Amino acid sequence: MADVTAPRHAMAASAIAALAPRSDFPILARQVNGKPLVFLDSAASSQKPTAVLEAMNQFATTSYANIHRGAYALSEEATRAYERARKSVAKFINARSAREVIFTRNATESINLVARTWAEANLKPGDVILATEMEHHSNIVPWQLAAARVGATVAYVPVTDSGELDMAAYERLLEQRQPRLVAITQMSNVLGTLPPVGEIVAKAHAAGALALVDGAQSVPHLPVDVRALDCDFLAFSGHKMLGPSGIGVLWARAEILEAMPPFLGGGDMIREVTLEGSTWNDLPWKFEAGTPAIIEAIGLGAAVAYLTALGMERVHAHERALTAYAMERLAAIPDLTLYGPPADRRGGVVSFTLGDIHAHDLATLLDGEGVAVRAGHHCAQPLMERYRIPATARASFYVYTTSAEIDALAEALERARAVFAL
Ligand code: C6P
Repeated sequence: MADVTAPRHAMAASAIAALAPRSDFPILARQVNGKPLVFLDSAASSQKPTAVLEAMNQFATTSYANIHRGAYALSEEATRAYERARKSVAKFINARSAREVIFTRNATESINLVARTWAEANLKPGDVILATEMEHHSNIVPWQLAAARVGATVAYVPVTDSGELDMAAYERLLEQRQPRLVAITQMSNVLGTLPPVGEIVAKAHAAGALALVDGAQSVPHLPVDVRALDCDFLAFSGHKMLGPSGIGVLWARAEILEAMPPFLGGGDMIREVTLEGSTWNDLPWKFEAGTPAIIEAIGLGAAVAYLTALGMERVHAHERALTAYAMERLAAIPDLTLYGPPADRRGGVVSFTLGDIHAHDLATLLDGEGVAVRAGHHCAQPLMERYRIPATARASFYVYTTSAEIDALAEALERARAVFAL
């Protein structure tokens, strides 16, 4: 087991230290199975710094009340804090206005919101939604459901053997199928691929389609600017970006949101209700029915402040260095197969298989050494099918990851080879 505070491998001569102070993440100091925790599963859900936990605790301890309802000081204070968090998120993604930021439960709910409202109101039988083979199920299944409801179809841009989007095929599909919507991830959660989303959006628009970007893996790790991207919808989750679970974001252009019917009905999303019918609240509240995740929104606001202080360019550069190191280190292990593009064209996830060891067995063995990686199909079964593999193991990195942790992974994998007699 590697000492995660000191590099032990020759290739880590210039060790990569954590970008954020590891002491901000007390959980990283714990032991698992009697070994120091090496947490390499941030793509599934990140750890949270004390600044986020304390912001939530402080708010709950001193300022909590339901929002938008009470004409008393505490409720007004809570409302201001909640709306401040929305403004922070809007600034973080360079939205024109906080009116364009809808709080949801997670990226999955954000995409479903678009599929239930925009898609059902705008698509007709025979229309096409274009996704890709590298999408997470959250950016496939809502479209399949919407397509079934309106009589549309879902087509998919293929992925190349090296794990990149086949851009020639994309252009052909745009021309031949004339999709109404292009739904694309900004970063594959399995391959780490960073498709050229700006170009994809521009081509979608030129072909008359709207573009939805799944930012679940990109917003936590790269600078994302919705105006520069020029997309129409962006979905992401708080829990992958140092914030709590239970809060996510749908950003969309105000004029599109204005024209969309509401998603869920209930309190707060209405202007007036009579027994005959109802009218809708202004943006963004039209899409936020019922009491929202108030404390979690405060946590997301604190997470955004923490990431902003670190600087998203630096976050990306840190993960790029770790990914290059991890790919070099893992490629040197006999019988190990890496999936996806080279390190300079991907974000901080590395998927691999080791000989014929099933990924779940491998992850269990690594867990015995304190190393937490995800194993399985990563909610991307069509991608597994594309590469004809049942599953991969996946290591993913974040602001607190060090190269010594990657050494710990590599050393544990070497021991796994011996255990499985490879
Ligand atoms: N991927 C992973 O381990 P939710 O669950 O709604 O917060 O995020 C869904 C989602 C959507 N798109 C992409 C690209 C994703 O990676 C995810 C979540 C996790 O890869 C959990 S399956």
